[in-house]
Amino acid sequence: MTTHWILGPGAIGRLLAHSMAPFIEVVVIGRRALPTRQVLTTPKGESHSQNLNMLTAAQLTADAPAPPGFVHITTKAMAAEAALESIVDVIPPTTPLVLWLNGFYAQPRLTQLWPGPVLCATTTQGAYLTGDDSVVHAGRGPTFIGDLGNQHAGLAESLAALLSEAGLTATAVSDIRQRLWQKLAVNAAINPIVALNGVRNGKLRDKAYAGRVIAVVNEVAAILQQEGVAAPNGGEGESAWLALVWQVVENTANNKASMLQDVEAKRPTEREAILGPLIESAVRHGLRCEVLKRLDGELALLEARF
Ligand code: KPL
Repeated sequence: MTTHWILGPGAIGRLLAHSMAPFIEVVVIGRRALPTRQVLTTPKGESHSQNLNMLTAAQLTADAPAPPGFVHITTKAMAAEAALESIVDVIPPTTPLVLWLNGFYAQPRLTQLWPGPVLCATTTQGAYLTGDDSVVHAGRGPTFIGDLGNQHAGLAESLAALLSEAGLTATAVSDIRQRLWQKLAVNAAINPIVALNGVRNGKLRDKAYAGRVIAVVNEVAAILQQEGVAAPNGGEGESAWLALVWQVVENTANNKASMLQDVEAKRPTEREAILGPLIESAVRHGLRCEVLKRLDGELALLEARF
């Protein structure tokens, strides 16, 4: 049976592990030891517990394991390469990687560097950790899988089928670059504002925050147009981007966004991976990005106090 390794036992990593474990063999790899008995709270509030194969990278490499069929990288964007480095000696260089990373920095780099297939996945599933042994699946959203060179459609399709069977609806796509930028737009409009204000996603609909969300989307829509990224769902301009952002806010209203989880845990945030490519692109194209820069600055100040 194909084994799937999940590198990074964060919220998405554990959601994947809980969902796939009933169907295939799963190994979850982290930097520190975590309990084997793990609990998932579903969007309906039901608790399910199961034993997961939770290992540290050191334990795994000492075990000389059978090579995995897939390695899913579910770390923070800036930690992906170091995490891969920690297991690189025990996986064949032909192993397919699946990058579940925010932003658009690590994906092109790893696609170029890794000799085997590199799939990218983007999801708006909402999940957050509540402890070393518990994760809350707070809201559902679609997952898209593809590769930047469009050479591994068969792999993307088989993975999408497995994830869908596991209850995480996924689709193989041939435009993953567009989808990654679309996710970046959603993350830029949601994550910094909820992280700076310590609120769940649904709060963004309040008057106090909605204006700032709209201001971010206005800048992001112009940037993405220059990047050749189509507005979502066949729509046009800012209104299509705004509709997507409000849809995700609605679907994940009860979620604590990943950046808020980082701020609460006093960990570095993914501000560079998420806001960096947008700000860089705006500068390249001579577009306004004051709102994005201000958010980046406020996050940098907040992180400096950790
Ligand atoms: O991707 C997310 C995140 O938290 O990083 C969203 C979709 C905003 C859900 O919270």
